[in-house]
Amino acid sequence: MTYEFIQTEVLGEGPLKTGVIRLHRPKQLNALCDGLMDDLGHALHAFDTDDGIGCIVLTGSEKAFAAGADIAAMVDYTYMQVFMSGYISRNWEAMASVQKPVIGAVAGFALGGGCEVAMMCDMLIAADNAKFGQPEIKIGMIPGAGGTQRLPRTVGKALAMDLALTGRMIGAEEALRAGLVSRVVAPEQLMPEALAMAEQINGMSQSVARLMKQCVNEAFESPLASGLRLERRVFHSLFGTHDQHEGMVAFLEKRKPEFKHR
Ligand code: DAK
Repeated sequence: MTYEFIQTEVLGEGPLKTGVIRLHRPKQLNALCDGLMDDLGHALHAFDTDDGIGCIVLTGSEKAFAAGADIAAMVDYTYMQVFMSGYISRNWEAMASVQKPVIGAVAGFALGGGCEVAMMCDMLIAADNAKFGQPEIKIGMIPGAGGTQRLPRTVGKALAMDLALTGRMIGAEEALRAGLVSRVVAPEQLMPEALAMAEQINGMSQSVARLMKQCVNEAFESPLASGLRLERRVFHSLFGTHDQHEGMVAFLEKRKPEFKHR
């Protein structure tokens, strides 16, 4: 499948591969137009439903992960046009429905909708030139895809307010300290690091990886008591699986487990 605004490839050494999606609208710094979001949604769904794929890596260029939603496309819309058409809502939901782990590999600008798409990934690795921000206030807007909600949940209220109200950007090291990204590497190490992380996860039980992702995401959705109940229920249920028994037996026999993802 070839796309207009993204590039995809399948990489990896093991039985399960990594699906790589690269945002590719270079002249506009990967500004997120409707067509790009359609392409992204399609590719995410294709990799998510492909049994040969373990993890998905989402990345951009060295200069920009994505500089935000396409301002040129939005400039002349009226309230009723965006409201009645559900403007760019439909194709922004795709990331949230992906069951497999999604690793965001961010270099350069991740601003506005670009920062929001990054925050929809399950974890982020940043190149040391990465810049994150929600600069919508500078163009008379607020974030439209979770910036006012995911950012404070991730970095806390003070920094989220600071970024959203001033529109300033933070670099990779500050993003690391704030908990927005989990690793910072040199730009040339960004994809090798993301692919190595994906490869490591691809070697695990994929059913457990999916359940793990659901449980961690539940921490952002529900009160502690119900999150703990879900975790306990999933923990108990895994004793009905092949991979739990195999994983524990392999540990005791000092060998590598052979997971069957069931
Ligand atoms: N949209 C359209 N074009 C953009 C763009 C954007 N967001 N960002 C950059 N470009 C274009 C520039 O216009 C320029 O085009 P030409 O002039 O060459 O034709 C080209 O990319 C290169 O940009 P610059 O010349 O500005 O490059 P610099 O290195 O000087 O500056 C920059 C890079 C990233 C600091 C700067 O381009 C910039 O400030 N860009 C805008 C950042 C921004 O404000 N982003 C937030 C946009 S609002 C929703 C979901 C999400 C959203 C809304 C609704 N729903 C689900 C309902 C999100 C909204 C937003 O993201």
